[in-house]
Amino acid sequence: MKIFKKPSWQLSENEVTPKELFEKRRDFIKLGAASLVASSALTELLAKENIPTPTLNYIKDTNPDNLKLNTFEQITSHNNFYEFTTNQSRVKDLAHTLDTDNWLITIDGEVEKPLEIYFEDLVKMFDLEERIYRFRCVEGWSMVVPWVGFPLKELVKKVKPLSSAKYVKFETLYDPFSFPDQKRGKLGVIDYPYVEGLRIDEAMNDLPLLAVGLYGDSMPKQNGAPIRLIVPWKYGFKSIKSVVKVSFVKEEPLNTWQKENPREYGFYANVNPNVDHPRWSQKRERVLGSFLKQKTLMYNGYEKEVAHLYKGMDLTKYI
Ligand SMILES: Nc1nc2c(c(=O)[nH]1)N[C@H]1C(S)=C(S)[C@@H](COP(=O)(O)O)O[C@H]1N2
Ligand SMILES: [Mo]
Repeated sequence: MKIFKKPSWQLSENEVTPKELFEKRRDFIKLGAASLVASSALTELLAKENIPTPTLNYIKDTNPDNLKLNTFEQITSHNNFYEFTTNQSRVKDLAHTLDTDNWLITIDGEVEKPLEIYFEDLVKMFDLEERIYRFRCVEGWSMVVPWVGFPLKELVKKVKPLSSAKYVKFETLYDPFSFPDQKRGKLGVIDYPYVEGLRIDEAMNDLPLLAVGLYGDSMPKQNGAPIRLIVPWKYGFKSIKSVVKVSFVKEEPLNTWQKENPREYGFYANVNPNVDHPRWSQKRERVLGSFLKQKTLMYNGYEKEVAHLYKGMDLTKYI
């Protein structure tokens, strides 16, 4: 049996976290040709860890709050995507049926410049940036994700909303060939298409992102390929996946979870540890991969950026 000593850069899988690998890989890319040999070995290691090769061009987030990223594996293997299944660990195994070819996005309603455009062409209109955000599901789990996308407000500006546009409504693809639960028709778990909405001033805030990827690569299907909304100060269900339609409307849209269960869910869904869900406390959350729970932050830690939007509103009423 041949025994050889490992070179120092060749750490074993359990000696290094996926985030460290990700950063190491960046360093290798920066080093360039001189590190080709080492880098191919690292690529192999990355493949084993299922970490994607970064393919998107984007401005990096400096991560000023030093948020600890969840791993690619965690982010892509625990998903809520009812169009496939309510089983959170099974979504990743079913998501391959989502057909993202020729993805057409319609932007209409109360705007000067409505738009019907393929996903590829829409993305070319914007500079991509990374946004490392906390993400808090209403069910009490959370994660930190390095999304890549463009600010929703940049899209809003492009289509020039009329003064009559008070809300923005989003819709997920309706395609029973892509989504098994839509194929079940009336027996599906919820009514489709999935719908979400924001007030126009919420949509114009700096934080909401139209995300087209994560960890530097295009959006995994289970996370809402090819393009999804991310609203980091609201419960996860506002962050609608696989968006095909954005409509500027006069009235508050009836979002999916309010429609399904108005006693438990409203339009706003702002993360708020002081207002319990009718069936459980919202004071704490479990970060994917950790054993202990941590405190949930007001507006999920984005109070400084968004609290002004809700001044004077009774937060126990506008849930
Ligand atoms: N179309 C659609 N969008 C959706 C959902 C869904 O079932 N269908 N689930 C929501 C919920 S409840 C959460 S917590 C997040 C989960 O996103 P993730 O799977 O990327 O973690 O997606 C949201 N967007
Ligand atoms: Mo959720």
